[in-house]
Amino acid sequence: MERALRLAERGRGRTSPNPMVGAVLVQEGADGVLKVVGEGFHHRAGEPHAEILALRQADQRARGAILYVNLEPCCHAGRTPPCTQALIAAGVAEVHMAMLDPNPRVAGRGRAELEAAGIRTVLGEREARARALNEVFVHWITAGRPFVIAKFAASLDGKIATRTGDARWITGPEARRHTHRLRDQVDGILVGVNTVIADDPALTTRLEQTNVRHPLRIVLDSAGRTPLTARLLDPALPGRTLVATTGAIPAEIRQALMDRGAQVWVLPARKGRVDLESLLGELGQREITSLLVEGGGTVLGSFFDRGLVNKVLAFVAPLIVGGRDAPTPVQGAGATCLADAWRLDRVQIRQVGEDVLIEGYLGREIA
Ligand code: AOF
Ligand code: ZN
Repeated sequence: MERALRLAERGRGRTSPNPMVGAVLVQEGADGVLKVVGEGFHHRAGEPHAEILALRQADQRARGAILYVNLEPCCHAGRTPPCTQALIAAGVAEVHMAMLDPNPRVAGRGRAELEAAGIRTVLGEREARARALNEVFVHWITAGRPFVIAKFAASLDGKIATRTGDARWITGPEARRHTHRLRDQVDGILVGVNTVIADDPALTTRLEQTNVRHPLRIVLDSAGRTPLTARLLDPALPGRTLVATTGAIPAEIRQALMDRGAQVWVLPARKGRVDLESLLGELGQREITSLLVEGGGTVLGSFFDRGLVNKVLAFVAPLIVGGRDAPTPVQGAGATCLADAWRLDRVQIRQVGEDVLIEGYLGREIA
């Protein structure tokens, strides 16, 4: 199972909207020694599932073999045919799966189908690791909304810019490279229009490797204030840009944004702002399984106030900015008493260059 998990990991950032899956077929040789006869991992949606690649490699040696896979084999025809039927036809004797597939079209039925065909099944080895590996898929397929990662960088005294708005750069180059690696692995990246006006970010993925992914760039802009000259509207940029707005946007601005090549979604408003639940629902339907929210403070404040954050990535830089009026990363209404503050769960702390990265989950399950 360890080997299956490691294989699955090789698909990281490339399988969306599908999960990462690795499969290992093991056969007991005449000498009693267990031997891997086939293995594979899911590369990308539309391509074969991990089990199918392992079966192809094993060929005749799949008969009587034991399969280790980090997710229950599927029993439905999606973009590809069901794995259960292929496993049954190949004569696999036993299937070990780390977790059931939360996809409502599978959800235990894959396992039941294997059992009904006389295949022994074992569920739950390395289950916690398997769930963590596919946290994005599990959330998206069950909640129908993207897994939201709130990311910010602050100075030691909790500021994201000086009182005059100078924000370049709070963190060092290593932390900034980490952000680009993150962008390479998510389906969407979101900022508020104030960030677009103040920083004019391109929001593209800039890494040395060649096959980078550029997530869908989303601007939250309830009134249509995105400057038509903004870098993220440059039609020459790789990837797509979406402006999420409300009925308050003037028709001619909406048209001008579309003429720049942007998609414009007019969404329901909530207190004059884009209703975030509606936005997330629409994004989920369009197979945006993960969303990196990069700020600024107003936007992060709204996501936290609405309880829509799944995971937090906070960089803390060894820098004192000072100033009562210097902005902080999470604004909005915030908590009244500390008991209501968002406390992270499963916290991990590590050093990235000279900065510290604190990661954690928001305990309350918001699915
Ligand atoms: C598996 N093995 O390697 C993966 C599985 O559209 P399809 O045919 O690719 O099916 C996608 C669904 O299949 C996905 O939502 C999830 O339930 C499951 N993914 N299952 O047995 C795999 N990637
Ligand atoms: Zn499958």
